Amino acid sequence: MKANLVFVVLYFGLCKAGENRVNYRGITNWNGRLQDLKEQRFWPPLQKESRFLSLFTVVTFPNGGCAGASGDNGTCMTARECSGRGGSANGYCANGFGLCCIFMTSCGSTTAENGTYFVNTGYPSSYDGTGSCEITVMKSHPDVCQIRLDFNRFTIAGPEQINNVCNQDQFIVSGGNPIPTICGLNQGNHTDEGCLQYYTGVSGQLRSFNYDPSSGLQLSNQDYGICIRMERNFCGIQYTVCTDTINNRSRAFTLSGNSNNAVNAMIGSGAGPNNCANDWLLVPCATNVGRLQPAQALCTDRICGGTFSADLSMQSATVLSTIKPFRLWFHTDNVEAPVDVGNRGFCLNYVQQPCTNNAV
Ligand SMILES: [Ca+2]
Repeated sequence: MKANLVFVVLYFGLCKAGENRVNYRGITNWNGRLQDLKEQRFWPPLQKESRFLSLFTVVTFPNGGCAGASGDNGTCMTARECSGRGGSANGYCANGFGLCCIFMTSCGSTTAENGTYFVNTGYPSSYDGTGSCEITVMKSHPDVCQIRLDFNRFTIAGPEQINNVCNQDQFIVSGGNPIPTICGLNQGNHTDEGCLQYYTGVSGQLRSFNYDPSSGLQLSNQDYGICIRMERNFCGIQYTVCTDTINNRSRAFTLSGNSNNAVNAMIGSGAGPNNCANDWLLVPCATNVGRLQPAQALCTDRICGGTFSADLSMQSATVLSTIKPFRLWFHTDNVEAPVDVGNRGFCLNYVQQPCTNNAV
């Protein structure tokens, strides 16, 4: 028995700068500036130019993003274009010259529209049954080289609880570079090709797929990059484990070991008991903030265990990396029990560090 609820938005990323424009025939002021229309009609300004007001001119506006009356995101276009492309008009945009066109599709559909919502059969009700629900995404433009999927609502069955493998419900992306199958709770998450998880902003929060401190299990068979865009004038990045308000002892970084007990941080790629040979988060040349010299010259890469630190420690630490671009790599194998039990994956807060900071 599975209760599925999938709600995904697609965004196309252009390789080159480009803008598609549409033409809209209407009545406007002589130079087509949309924002002046009402004033011109009711309060003609006194400039000489207004004498040459023509009755019919062409108004152009870009097919930009817009917020529909329902709160969903859409694309600004003409009524004819919206209905012709299979969308539904949902409020106005471009100062009333355009309609905010929403694209919502379900199982078995094909789309080439930026910002398409993909929902399960019967949405907003959950789907309870056996079957597959598929969408084919076509490039909206030859220059598109990346597709971003945002999981607005995403709750499907989680992994089995012995080896944390997604063997019931699965979310699969095919057709590009290999992307691991995911399952479970992923609301608010997203995927991008190359950097499967991509974050922007000076600070933010990173979570592994299906992370949930109360019940979400770390998924097996994962192998992907997590990128944070380096903001202007920032040269380093610090990571700290998220606050876990559910458990007495934080499970916000539990990658290996039996997380029903306290587990120290493990580091490095060796095969020893305190190394990370199976499941790990790679933080390039990671060091703990505040570590005394001369040890600061040494850094590690893989971090695992049940405590987040760049040293073998039972104490969580703030971990610094200055390798650019800012990219983590998360890897898990296909085995958990009996050594690894109840691991949640990770939730980390990040803060980029300005170049003027001596620490970076
Ligand atoms: Ca494992």
